[in-house]
Amino acid sequence: MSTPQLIPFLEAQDPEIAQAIRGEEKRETEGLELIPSENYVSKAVLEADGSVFTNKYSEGYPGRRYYGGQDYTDIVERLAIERACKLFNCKFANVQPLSGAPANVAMYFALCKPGDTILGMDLGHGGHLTHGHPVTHLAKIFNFVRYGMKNPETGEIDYEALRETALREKPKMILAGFSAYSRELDYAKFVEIAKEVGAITVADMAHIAGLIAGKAVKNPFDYGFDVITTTTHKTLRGPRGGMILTRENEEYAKAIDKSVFPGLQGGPHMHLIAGKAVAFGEALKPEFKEYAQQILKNAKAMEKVFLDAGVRLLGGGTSNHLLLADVFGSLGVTGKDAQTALDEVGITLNMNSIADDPRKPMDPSGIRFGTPAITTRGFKEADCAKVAELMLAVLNNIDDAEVKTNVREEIKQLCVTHPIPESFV
Ligand code: DSN
Repeated sequence: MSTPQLIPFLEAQDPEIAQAIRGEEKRETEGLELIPSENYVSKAVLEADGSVFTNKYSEGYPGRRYYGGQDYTDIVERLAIERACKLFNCKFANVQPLSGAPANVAMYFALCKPGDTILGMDLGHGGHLTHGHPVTHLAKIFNFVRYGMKNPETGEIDYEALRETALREKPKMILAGFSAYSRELDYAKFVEIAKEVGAITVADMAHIAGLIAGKAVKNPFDYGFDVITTTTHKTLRGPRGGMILTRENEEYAKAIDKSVFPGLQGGPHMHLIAGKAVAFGEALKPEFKEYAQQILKNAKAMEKVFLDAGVRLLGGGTSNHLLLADVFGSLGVTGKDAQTALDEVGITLNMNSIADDPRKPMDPSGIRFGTPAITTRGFKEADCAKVAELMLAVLNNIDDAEVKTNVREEIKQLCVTHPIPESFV
């Protein structure tokens, strides 16, 4: 049983905030987290995040800071860098980005000039806003050209079209990566195309960093990618934050350091860097590989139940931690109604647009869900199949209060038998 966080000073001083923390603890304890980008950190990571490092300013990098008093910040940041490089098999790491979006912004400004062309995956096909969506500030500065899937049924990227676009547009950078895509990318193909046009290769692996660290999926660096950006939470199971890794090019690494600070950010959040170092230490343990493999097995177990029930999955299924289901096309339930109904029974996931979605983003055709957090809770394939069946029971009886009451009880039971762990080592 996960013990509640000790917050005696907060309870005495600010009961409203303390109560909200207790409420969130209860929500996380009694419900199932299926948002594929969320997870539970260990108490050790939580302690580092809540440590006195939150008091400290440390602009600069280890050994060359603009403020005094850096004996301990340097220890923490050096350890985070060393562990990150070991985990992802690369020479350089910048662990200061505050999250994934700032990591991408700093990376673009380090490696490209305003007006340069960047190829990135279309948001509607699974890419991320920061891969050049027109609503972002980035799209006003760089010339983003988007690519997509050849066939949403197989999830295969249209590499031939990507190559033709690259030959025509002569991009400075080709970006691979996604936030709602359930298949592996052909990294060798990306590198081959990039070499033909002299482009830098960057992978945004925010969603699958933990799977790469746990060697459950391919590492883009093994195929010659130059740079990787990522968040440190999600599958990697660290604190909220970002990171930029460079395989071996020192010039790129230096430009990235300058771009993060002083280019984009001020003082790094040293308490979160301490949390990152702790999480990377956990990911270097052999148990982390088992966790990463289990995430994939669990996603496959959910895939089978949905496919057997005739629900269309984008990409035809999953090769990673997430699934994207066309619930509107298959069950006549909108993504928003599905999200609301499942929330009521204690299953948290998110509505999501699907490729070529006929519906609007605020009430799309799809739902996106995944297995990282329930795998952390110790769910195995049979438990995940059960969760998928309970989801379908709700989606097929969206207005039936009795079904929902029964499912809510079953979810509560699963939560009792699978408490959130306190430690992973
Ligand atoms: N918000 C993250 C996700 O849920 O995928 C991406 O930034």
